Amino acid sequence: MRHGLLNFFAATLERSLLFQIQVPNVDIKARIEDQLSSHDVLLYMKGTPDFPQCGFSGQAVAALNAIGKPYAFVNIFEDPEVREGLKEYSNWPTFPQLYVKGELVGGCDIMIEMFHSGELKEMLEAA
Ligand SMILES: N[C@@H](CCC(=O)N[C@@H](CS)C(=O)NCC(=O)O)C(=O)O
Repeated sequence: MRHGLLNFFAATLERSLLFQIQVPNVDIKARIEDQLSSHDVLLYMKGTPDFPQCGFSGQAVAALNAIGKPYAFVNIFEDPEVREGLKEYSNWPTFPQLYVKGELVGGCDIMIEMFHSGELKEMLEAA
């Protein structure tokens, strides 16, 4: 009997742990997908375009502003769940991250390279 009760508690504990671990992950993936499907050009960055809080995000913003196509942004400092969730979602460990039509373009280095080659402008204008 005692054994049965222990099993019952163990199973309940296991279910509640699974619940705690899985629900936020499902939720954060859905939230990221919702953000990506709502904005053709979306920059995940540290700080805001007016006040970037990291040099890499500042460079990304400078490239986008020079092109002039409107873009949306998410300040990952305001959303720690997105900060960690996006790394897993995109398999990309750093910020900034630029997405065009839901697809990851890359971080600061790739953006700057594409800016200089004219590819970034072309991609944004087509979006
Ligand atoms: N070479 C990277 C530089 C970006 C980078 O190293 N970002 C770091 C420091 S700002 C980062 O996001 N680390 C993960 C974190 O802070 O969560 C790029 O091209 O974007």
